[in-house]
Amino acid sequence: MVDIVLVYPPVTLTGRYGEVAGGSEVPPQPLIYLSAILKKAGFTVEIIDANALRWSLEETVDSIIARSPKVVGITAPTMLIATAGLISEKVKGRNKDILAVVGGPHITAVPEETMAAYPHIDIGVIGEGEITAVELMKAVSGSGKRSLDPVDGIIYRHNGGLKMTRKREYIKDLDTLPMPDWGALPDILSHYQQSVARIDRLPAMSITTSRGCPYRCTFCARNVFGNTLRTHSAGYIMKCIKHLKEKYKIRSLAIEDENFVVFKSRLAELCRRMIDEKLDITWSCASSINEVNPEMLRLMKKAGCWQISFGIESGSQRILDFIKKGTKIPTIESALKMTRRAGIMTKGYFIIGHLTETKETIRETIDFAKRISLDDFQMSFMVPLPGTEAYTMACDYGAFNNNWSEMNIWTPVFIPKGLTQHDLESLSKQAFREFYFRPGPVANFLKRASRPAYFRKYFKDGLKIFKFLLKSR
Ligand code: B12
Repeated sequence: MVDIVLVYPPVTLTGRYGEVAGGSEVPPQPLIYLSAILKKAGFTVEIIDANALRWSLEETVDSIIARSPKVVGITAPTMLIATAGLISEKVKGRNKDILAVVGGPHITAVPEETMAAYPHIDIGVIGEGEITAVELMKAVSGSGKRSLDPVDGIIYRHNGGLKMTRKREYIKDLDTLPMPDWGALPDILSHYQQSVARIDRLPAMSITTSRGCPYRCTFCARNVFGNTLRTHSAGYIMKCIKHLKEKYKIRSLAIEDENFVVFKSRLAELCRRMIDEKLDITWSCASSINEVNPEMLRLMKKAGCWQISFGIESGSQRILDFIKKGTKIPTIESALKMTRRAGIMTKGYFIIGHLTETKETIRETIDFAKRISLDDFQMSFMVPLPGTEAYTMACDYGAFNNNWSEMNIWTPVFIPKGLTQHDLESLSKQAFREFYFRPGPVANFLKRASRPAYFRKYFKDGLKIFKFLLKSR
């Protein structure tokens, strides 16, 4: 019997990554943070990462019931909210005393709609969840039911209706959070090896080091952390990396922050400490185009940075302005050039099917992606996610299939006026082909794949991408 079981729902790889799924898993960041703080507060916690364990829904529910927890806590982005609702239903069908709690970006964006759509979810956690989870467990544990009203940041069922408590304040100093509980996950080295597109050396691991982003792109669902910027200190991050190095012998890191480079002073300090302490870890991160400069890039390279991913989104200035990307085409070109000049590889994330997108702007985007200094390319479909500006505007700009379960960025749920689903699917595949079937990207791939230790993984993941590109549709 444990107090709370934290669950990452089962999801197929194609459900998550579409046909280019390279078979990679990332430790569920929310659950390892929650597990750490709940254990520190004295609760017994177990994590079931049904995705990494490749469990079915039935196996997941059986495993929850076997632990007969007080609470089952499920994390869900929009594409998995239906599965979270189903898990709640099946668990409560077998033991009605278990409280079903759901948290994450989806219920944070649309709490009332979600509680209405999934009647077996008892409590929704809105926004940042660590403090809320501890207060909630205290309120529902022990003898005698205590009111949930004092627990900020939740929505719960009350007298046949719904009650929302006060907004949960953000944690001011992230270093007050105990180190994420990687130890609560299934064997890290066998369940969480990332795709070759994201790591440089094996074994590898993912971490997040900050919360919030200053930008206001209209398609971005930043409902949980918003535009409030907070970071772990360089000291806290070094402690985490050393722990991962010692315990799991990791040699490469994928830093998953939305915008790692925006926190300049912390980044500089972290890089210097990595260099001075000869950490010998290579790492990749993501940045906004406007945030890089030659001096910082040189320091990042020296500290082990091998790749920076940029949210470029489109090659059309009109589209960039429409989605409030806050950057200019020439700035993109120079940021990528300076990144490469520093010896760091560049990856560009593009979106096809923006509101007001046309065949001409898609062509502009493909030509732009081939013209700029890019080593790696990813293009996904525009998904008007709940809680975004795009979600409220989508129906005025095209056909919007507002099906939450299909919102996995690999399915065109939104078709701009003047385009068809076939246009989007065939042009996105053409974009991948035109980008990758060139000497540069092919040489890049072969160079990285030629390292004996990684050949098998490159071959396996590469083959999958190659087949996807060759298939006509
Ligand atoms: C890192 C990251 C990833 C990583 C790892 C995700 C992971 N599971 O750990 C990878 C690359 C795998 C990934 C994949 C995808 N991602 Co992503 N990802 C992010 C990113 C940049 C940071 C998320 C993060 O780790 N934050 C740190 C943790 C601690 O915060 P958290 O997850 O929000 O959890 C906190 C609260 O939400 C809450 N909470 C969350 N779950 C629970 C559960 C309980 C019981 C409780 C009490 C509380 C609680 O408490 C936590 C601690 O405060 C966010 C951007 C953002 N602004 O959040 C996008 C984001 C979450 N991703 C998004 C999407 C769409 C996806 C994909 C679906 C894309 C796709 N391929 O189709 C996939 C699959 C989704 C998935 N989660 O598996 C969207 C989700 C929007 C939505 N409404 O669904 C976001 C918000 C990006 C965006 N700006 O639009 N992602």
